[in-house]
Amino acid sequence: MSGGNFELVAIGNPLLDMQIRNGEAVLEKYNLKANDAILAEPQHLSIYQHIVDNYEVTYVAGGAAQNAARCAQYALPPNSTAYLGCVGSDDLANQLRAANDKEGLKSVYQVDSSTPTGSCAVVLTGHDRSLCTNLGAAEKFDKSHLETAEAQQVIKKAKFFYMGGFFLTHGLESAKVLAHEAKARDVPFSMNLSAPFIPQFFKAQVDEILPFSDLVFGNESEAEAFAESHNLGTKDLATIAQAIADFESATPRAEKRTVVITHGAEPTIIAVKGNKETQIHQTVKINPSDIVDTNGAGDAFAGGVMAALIMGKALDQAIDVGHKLGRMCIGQVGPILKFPKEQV
Ligand code: 26A
Repeated sequence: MSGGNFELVAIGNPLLDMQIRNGEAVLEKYNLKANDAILAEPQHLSIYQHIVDNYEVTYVAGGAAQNAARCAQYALPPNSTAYLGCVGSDDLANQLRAANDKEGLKSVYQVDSSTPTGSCAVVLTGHDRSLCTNLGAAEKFDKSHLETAEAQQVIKKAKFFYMGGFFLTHGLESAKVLAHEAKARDVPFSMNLSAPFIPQFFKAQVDEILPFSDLVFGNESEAEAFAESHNLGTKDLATIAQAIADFESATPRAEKRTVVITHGAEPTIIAVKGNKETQIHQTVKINPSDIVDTNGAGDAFAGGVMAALIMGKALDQAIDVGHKLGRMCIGQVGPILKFPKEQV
């Protein structure tokens, strides 16, 4: 398999990121943690206007799964990726389309013209990023969109599916359609835990989709949140990664599940269902002066791993590609990669 035929189909929440630097006062005002991702609650809804009025805002295409798909496309031949999600009928949506077009990611958007496109306040403080999201049209995604000719065209051909865990706040039924399609055709379905609040507050949804998942991405805080909500009684990342790999429901599905847990500059942990021992994969240390911002680094990692797997590389090599793209993303403003393109 080498790419060029919409091998990767991703689904998630298309968001426009509104990024600011030196946001300490904003964290305090809205009671946000320095490194977290949350859904905006009523008390957060003024944050978007607040940062527009008081900070220099950089607008950049976001949405975790959309970032991962764009980054996968970066490493793949043209026309290898497509993305499903719901946007409004506004300028924000056009900006997202333009960013996807620039990278060659096919936007297969549902459009809800009565709701604005979702946005995410990205509050940077040092090397941390805090994400506060108003889903807007993203949560209006309806399963019926998967039946449209445009969606069917890519879904029926896909060789690899990817769901952002964030999508589980509202989209389990649509995700299951893709998971069933993957199982019916024996192609991988992959997911990302996305943020601690997903395994914490959307445990039932995670537990329903995990059995379908052949490849699961997460980071250390998401793994810890999974351990807590599943009463694993441990904070040891290798033990948690193995438990996610071995997770079974009444109807076991993915015969082989690989779990990849990143841990910032620490080695990445890999667990495979049924194996007794986890493996680690060293990262290349990044010089702190080369860090621009960490928004999207985990998405770029996941995109790189999937692109390499689609190109037929072994998991070990794929993780190297993931680390490389994660590093490249950290050197850019926002969840994007170097332009003009570098050979990956
Ligand atoms: C449901 N929530 C909270 C979200 C997100 C999200 N993407 C989908 N759903 N909250 C933040 N993001 C995106 O995560 C990227 C960094 O990994 C941001 O848009 C940001 O680009």
